[in-house]
Amino acid sequence: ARNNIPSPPGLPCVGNILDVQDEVPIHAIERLLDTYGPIVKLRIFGNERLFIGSAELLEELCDERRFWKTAGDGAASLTTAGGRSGLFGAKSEEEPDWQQAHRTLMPAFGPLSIQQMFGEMHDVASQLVLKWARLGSNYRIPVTEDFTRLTLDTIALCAMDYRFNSFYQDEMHPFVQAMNHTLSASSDRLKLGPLVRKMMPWDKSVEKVQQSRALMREIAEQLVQHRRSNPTEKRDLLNAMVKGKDPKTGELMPDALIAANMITFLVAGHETTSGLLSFAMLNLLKNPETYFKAQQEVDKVLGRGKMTVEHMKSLTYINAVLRETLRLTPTVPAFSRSIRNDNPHDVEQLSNGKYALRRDDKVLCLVSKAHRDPKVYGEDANEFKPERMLEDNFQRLLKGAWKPFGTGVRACIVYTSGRPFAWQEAQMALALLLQSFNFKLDDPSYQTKIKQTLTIKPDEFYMRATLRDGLT
Ligand code: MNH
Repeated sequence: ARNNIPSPPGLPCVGNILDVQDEVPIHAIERLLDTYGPIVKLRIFGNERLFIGSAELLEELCDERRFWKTAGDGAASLTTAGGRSGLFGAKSEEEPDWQQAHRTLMPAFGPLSIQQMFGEMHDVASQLVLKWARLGSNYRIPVTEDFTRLTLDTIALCAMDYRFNSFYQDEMHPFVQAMNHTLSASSDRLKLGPLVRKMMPWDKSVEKVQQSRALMREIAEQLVQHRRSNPTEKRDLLNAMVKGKDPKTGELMPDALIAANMITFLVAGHETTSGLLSFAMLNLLKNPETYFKAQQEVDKVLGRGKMTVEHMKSLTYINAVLRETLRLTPTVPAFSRSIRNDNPHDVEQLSNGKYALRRDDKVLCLVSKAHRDPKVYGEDANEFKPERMLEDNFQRLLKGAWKPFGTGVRACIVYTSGRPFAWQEAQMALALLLQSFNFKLDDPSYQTKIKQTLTIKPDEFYMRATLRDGLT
């Protein structure tokens, strides 16, 4: 069955490296899946990698009894500090660091704690409204950049009571610059240009990445020490880690483990949500009937009044807009699965024995492709139709057809049943913006262009905002 997995012919030594060359690496893999079917095997510098792109295979690989997450090296080194692993990059759920942080932090991301963060989330989003209002309709809004300021300031305020104040700065905070640097370096791993440059003796990129990582660690460690010497009663994530005891062992988290997870939250917590908001605005602007419906809902639910956390559950169309956006452009477009350590079978069958996986196989699941599976979504799978994500329709979907937050115990900590940090943030921000402004594309003929680092976001996307009547 192993040989049933198609594989494009490659070159000696480097294998299929040429097959994955694209400014947007996931696009290259999506094309291969179009050509070869729902599963392909590639060999890159001697390593074999499998890729899947159908909802059915994705659902099977999400079976937690047989498979689990395999963390890539990029993610792992991005989220370590002092030799400790942050949640996102932990090699496996067997790692004591992952288990301790997971058990200690889950309650802090619970629905009640998140609702208490609404005020701070609203505070930061109001700063964005003020900025766009003051700059006026002549301002060409760099959408992704301004949403990145929003989500970064939000996670830093909610996680550790720290204000980056990014809206008042052209230059991003040094932490952010260091983070962006390490993120783009880790996504260059498959690109030939940067790869070749790295092999040149005068190239300083490896050292620069190490410096950036060191800077991020240093800032995170300082933040932990600052909290230790200036204790507060605030119920933020930093306090949850500084004061929280592991419910199983009663242990406190050591400083290095706290720092590693602080970095994890800042990295995992801002690009993803800012990409979601950017694509959501873009989808609404490109599909005026959906824009109209979304604005109508906001006007009906909020009117001209101030939003509260109670309003969130009534914004059902906005909710569907966000779900449909993450279907078409999942900001984390892929995740990796393999046979569990504690699975006694060295070979696992897929699709009723049509294909077989071996113990050392790593399967990259192209969520972006499974989300457009015509078997699930029909011939209009590529179109933006929020209606298919209204609650009843959403509940009826095949589970493997919508996986933007990963799966199982290693799924996103802000999504696993009722931990809606990112959702609350995005829903509130989108509603507030539609309540405050009328938007239009800066360039009506803008064609969606994607930029991929660890996540995807629209590139060179600009819009204009005019304050709506009755607002000052
Ligand atoms: Mn998040 C894991 C997507 C927002 C913190 N996140 C994941 C995974 C996906 C993901 C996918 C699993 C990756 C994998 O299997 O390899 N996350 C998202 C998306 C958004 C998002 C699409 C927003 C939209 N994530 C956030 C925010 C935070 C966060 C906000 C922090 C405040 N995510 C995490 C952490 C993990 C994670 C922590 C790792 C969980 C674990 O392994 O235990």
